Amino acid sequence: GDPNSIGGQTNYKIIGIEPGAGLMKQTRDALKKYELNNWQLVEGSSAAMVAELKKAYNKKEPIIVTGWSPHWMFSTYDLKYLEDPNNSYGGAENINTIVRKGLEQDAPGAYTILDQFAWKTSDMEEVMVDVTGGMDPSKAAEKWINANQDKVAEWTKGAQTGNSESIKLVYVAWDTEIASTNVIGKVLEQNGYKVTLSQVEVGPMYAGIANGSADATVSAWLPSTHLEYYNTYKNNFVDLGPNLKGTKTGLVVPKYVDINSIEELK
Ligand code: PBE
Repeated sequence: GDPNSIGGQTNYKIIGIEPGAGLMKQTRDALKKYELNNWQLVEGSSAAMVAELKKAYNKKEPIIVTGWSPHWMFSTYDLKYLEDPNNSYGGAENINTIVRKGLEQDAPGAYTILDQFAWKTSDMEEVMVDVTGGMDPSKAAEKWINANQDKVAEWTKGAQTGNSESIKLVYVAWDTEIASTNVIGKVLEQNGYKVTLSQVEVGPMYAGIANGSADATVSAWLPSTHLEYYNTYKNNFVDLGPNLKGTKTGLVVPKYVDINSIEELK
């Protein structure tokens, strides 16, 4: 290929994240749809992706990563999503709360709080910014809760206080989910539950709720990013609907990279 093309400059590599992430499936589909046969999607982790981005950005080198919003990287760096005319990434979506069958009977107060949990991108970003700055996630969650008692009161409205029942929340180590899980976990704790946060891969997250070994997750990206997991397990969990609206996934580049659409990678 042309060494001066974007492909030549990046060695035809797109920096991905955890192999099981919905975003990776969307990207594999995009490579097919846009016929980007020369390109390689590099598997790794969200942390490694961000490290690569930082390295390239500081040297003003071209780089293409798989990205999503909300994410602190958009406030730290000048970035843009590549246009996606084939709609491989499904447009704006939501993050839903999903709980195991039977939780409503076993821990009605926790169920009510999880059902009423809803916040905005700007709320989540406040927690993410503190965590990225080095604050312990549980401290960042506590700080947000203390500063947002009005919102928390809406989530806990009418909820029975727990009797030290155990609640196991499962999540994946994405920055978004670290923030939300720590916040809702702390709120449940303050309302009488014994909460454990368990970090897993995305497949086991859905499987755990479906088989009842976990109680809830606030990390279900729908309707597109986790469509396959959702369809596989949907008869065996309860979907409590969105806790955050208006997320996005796609291919992301620094603004200094001179392309605007995925089509231009060809
Ligand atoms: N993400 C962040 C996840 C959902 C949350 C976009 C990396 C995924 O791709 O499955």
